[in-house]
Amino acid sequence: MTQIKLSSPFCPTIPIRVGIVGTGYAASARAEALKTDGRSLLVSVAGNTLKNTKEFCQKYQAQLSTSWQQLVEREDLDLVIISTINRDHGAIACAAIENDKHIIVEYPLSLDSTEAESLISLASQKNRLLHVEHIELLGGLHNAIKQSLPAIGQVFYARYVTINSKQPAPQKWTYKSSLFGFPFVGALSRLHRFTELFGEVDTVNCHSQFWYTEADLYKACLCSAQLRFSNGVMGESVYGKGETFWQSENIFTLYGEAGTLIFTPQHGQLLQGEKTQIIEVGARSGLFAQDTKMVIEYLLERTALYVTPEASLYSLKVAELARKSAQAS
Ligand code: NAP
Ligand code: BLA
Repeated sequence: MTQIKLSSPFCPTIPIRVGIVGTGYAASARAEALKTDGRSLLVSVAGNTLKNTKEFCQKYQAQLSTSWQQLVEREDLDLVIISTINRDHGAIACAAIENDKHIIVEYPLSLDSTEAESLISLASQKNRLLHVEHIELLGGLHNAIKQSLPAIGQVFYARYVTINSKQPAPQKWTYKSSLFGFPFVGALSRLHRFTELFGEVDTVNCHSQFWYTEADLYKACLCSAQLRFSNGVMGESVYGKGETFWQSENIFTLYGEAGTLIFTPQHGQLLQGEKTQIIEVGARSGLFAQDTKMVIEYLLERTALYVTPEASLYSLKVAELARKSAQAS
């Protein structure tokens, strides 16, 4: 493909040349999005197992990089998308920025908030984009909650429960503490939804339980965190997954002085006295495509993004406090 020179020093050529680290669900959604947008070109991919990486490269006509270290050093890339296991996000992000790449990283930016903070400074020093994806903010549930919130007046209590029953539990990275991180860190969107809605957190309490089958591999986990926000709201988040659960649950309930909102991924209800009003909830698909498009437009035209790395870092700090609280109890 021929490259067109642009006047922008931030991203000087079009199409934007992209490398992806990872070959799973998120990486595939990214590759699909890049393929359908003429302003971007997937050049190279680094994966984990050779078989999956070869298949991925063949499917998307990308060059195989034998490691993420090799990928980030390539001179023919403008943007690196980090869509692999959480443990490696920080190290890959650091190496990519050091090599003058813009980056998209799937949440969490790092398993360690101190490292996350220094990556944000590094990107700013280097004048590179560091975008931490938070697709939950683009989804139907979050947007329906935001739109309906004024209807219930002063919110005083919000509870979000996601329990994912898995029979049997998969023996994959999402059930390994060293690769996924503490559950509220790996599944950062749960707490990020709260900090996006209610702002600053004053106190965090958390309990957790893991059903280990071997060192570093569990068949189920359960975490429950209570948050007190500076604006007075009490928040509670419950995250569970695996074999010890016999039913899945996904419910976000918000209690306000003028009404209650109850959301499932399918629809919401506004309860006020005798009245119940049904609220539509939009799709949970197409979000990686939307995120990718917004980044392409940001790089080319500096249009606004929907989330800042600082906001992601803040929720990461809250998740870390949850981990410390759980470990102390
Ligand atoms: P996935 O489908 O399980 O893919 C995981 C990727 O990591 C694969 O390329 C896999 O390669 C590789 N991998 C697995 N074990 C590894 C190991 N021990 N060392 C190095 N690489 C390993 O996961 P995913 O859902 O795409 O998630 C990727 C990232 O996106 C995560 O950070 C996740 O938090 C984030 N995210 C995902 C979603 C979503 O909807 N899925 C939403 C928001 C954020 P092999 O298959 O070759 O082992
Ligand atoms: C989040 N989904 C995630 C994450 C992982 C998965 C690892 C990040 C960690 C977390 O927040 O829990 C993995 N999700 C899966 C897998 C399936 C799944 C393996 O649904 C198997 C079906 N993600 C998908 C699919 C959709 C999806 C098919 O893989 C929906 C069409 C959406 N996953 C989705 C969204 C999030 C997410 C929107 C953000 C979390 C949130 O909404 O809070």
